[in-house]
Amino acid sequence: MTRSARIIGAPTDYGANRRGVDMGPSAIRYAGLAAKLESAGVGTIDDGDVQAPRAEERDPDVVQPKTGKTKFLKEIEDVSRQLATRVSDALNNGETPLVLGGDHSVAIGSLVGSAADADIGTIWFDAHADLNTPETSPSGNVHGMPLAAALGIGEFEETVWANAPRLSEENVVLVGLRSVDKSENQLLEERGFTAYTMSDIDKRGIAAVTEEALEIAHDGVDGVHISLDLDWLDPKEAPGVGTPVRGGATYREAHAAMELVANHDGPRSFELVEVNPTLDQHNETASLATELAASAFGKTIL
Ligand code: HAR
Ligand code: MN
Ligand code: MN
Ligand code: MN
Repeated sequence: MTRSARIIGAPTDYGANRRGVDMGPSAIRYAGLAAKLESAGVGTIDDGDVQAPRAEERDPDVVQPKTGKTKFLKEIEDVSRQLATRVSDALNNGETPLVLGGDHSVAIGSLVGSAADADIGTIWFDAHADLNTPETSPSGNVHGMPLAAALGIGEFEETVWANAPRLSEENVVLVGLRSVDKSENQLLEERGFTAYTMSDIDKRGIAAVTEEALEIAHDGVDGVHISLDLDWLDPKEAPGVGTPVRGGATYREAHAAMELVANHDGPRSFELVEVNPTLDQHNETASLATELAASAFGKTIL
């Protein structure tokens, strides 16, 4: 049976300091996402974008009891609910949701939707761990919190809309870490996640690390959500991101990882986040994002 991708845009920058990631969905579509998937034998349906009012029209500092420093939490809740519904509808239709961010806070909606009717794991390809909570966040930016939110860590335990009911931490694998806050590091040590740093990739190679990550994420679950933060890649390959960190994955490593994802059942759901066209050069980061999606959905050369 041929795979069908449902493209869902989430044009938000509520979760990030730097304006511009809200243009990610347009830039990724313009870079030829649908055509690249079609040429890889993947059917596409474009579901348009969820509704996300411009940040300027909103008050970022809504103070909510117990939520500490958290910007635009109400807006992020609204987007997450819309996105979760679209993602689970696509799955119920037999399609693979392909979410276009937007900042990484959109992953809350993707994970909640993907875990609505199934046990899932996730692989988080990212320079960052995204495990902050409102209490521990140094910035108040929710794009540094989506994994903690979906797992119901800290104050997120009571945040019903953010909890992905059937995502267990034993099936959460982070790949490519190189910028981790102290409190996140503590969680990584205490909890059941598996984390691979860039240094693990240096030592063991991308194929061994990704294969192990896939085994762990898939163990005992129905499918795996792949979250691809473009800042996982080295800024030389992917300059159009808001929080670049040197020493990331190369072009070839990223493709190799996505090809292994395709070969291991493919993604249950997939997302491309943190593309910032205002910081990009000739849309190359968006273009790279489309190529990586095609690889993850099974594109082969021969
Ligand atoms: N850990 C920092 C924070 O919480 C930085 C998060 C950086 N952003 C991302 N996430 N792009 O992957 O603010
Ligand atoms: Mn991230
Ligand atoms: Mn990141
Ligand atoms: Mn397996």
